[in-house]
Amino acid sequence: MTYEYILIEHPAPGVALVRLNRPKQYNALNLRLLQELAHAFRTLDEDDDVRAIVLTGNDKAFAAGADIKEMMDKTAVQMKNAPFISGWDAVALAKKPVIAAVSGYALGGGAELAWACDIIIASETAVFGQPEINLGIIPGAGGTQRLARTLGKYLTMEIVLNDRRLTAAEAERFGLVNHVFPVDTYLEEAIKMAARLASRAPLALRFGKEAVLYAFNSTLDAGLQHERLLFYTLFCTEDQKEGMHAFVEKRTPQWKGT
Ligand code: DAK
Repeated sequence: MTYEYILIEHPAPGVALVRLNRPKQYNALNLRLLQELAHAFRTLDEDDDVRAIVLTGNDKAFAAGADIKEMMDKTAVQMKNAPFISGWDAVALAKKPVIAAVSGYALGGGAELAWACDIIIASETAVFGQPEINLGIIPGAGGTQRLARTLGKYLTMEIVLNDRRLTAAEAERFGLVNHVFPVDTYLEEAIKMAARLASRAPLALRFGKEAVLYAFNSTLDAGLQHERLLFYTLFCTEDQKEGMHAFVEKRTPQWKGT
């Protein structure tokens, strides 16, 4: 697939950088862009040379939401049948760690792309919001569910029902953002963090991510069982032996992902 609205770079060993690239429309997510995003994420997730992914926009906008002009006259059936949701799903379903590097507007479906990632690095200018209520709709790509699980009921209600926007500093204070950096360095910091992730044991990374995400879909008992199973399974891997022997031998482990 050739990409018109996204760019892929490899800024560090094991790191893929996916840039949303519709700058004149604040990276509004049209169907073509969402399909490209889905294709890119599925491809990168299967590529053994990629161990961590950074998703970003530009300094002014991560993404201002789904493309309103494209959606406005669609029927419910057209919305359901077109593969819009594949873009958000592919990000959320990636098995490798995904960092959102967010600057400027992250609104509506744009914010939901960030919520689908595993770690969020923001610039000081980032603004997060779910303004769908102004259009007579509600968030449809996970916003109500992921925000409620992170922020709780009351703040989420204000964001979803009354278009409360969060600054980067507020988002960090509420636990929605991992770190905030100046606009000049947020992307570099996100890439640095991704490079650090990419240097780690791939199977442990994958199982660690799976275990944390399981917490959002299960009871504590089921989650604890699942975590334990993944933990024991890692003792079948060469990387577990390598990691523990390297510690005892006081050397740097060489991960194989096996
Ligand atoms: N869609 C289309 N075009 C957009 C856009 C958007 N979301 N956001 C900005 N643009 C375009 C503007 O129309 C304008 O284009 P021209 O008029 O120059 O052709 C250009 O970008 C610059 O925008 P402004 O002139 O408005 O610039 P300002 O600096 O004054 O304002 C803004 C920037 C980002 C605050 C403003 O543009 C804005 O409020 N944008 C809309 C934000 C919004 O309402 N977002 C939510 C969209 S609804 C789904 C699940 C989820 C969704 C869809 C489907 N399924 C399950 C299938 C998600 C829905 C949404 O995200």
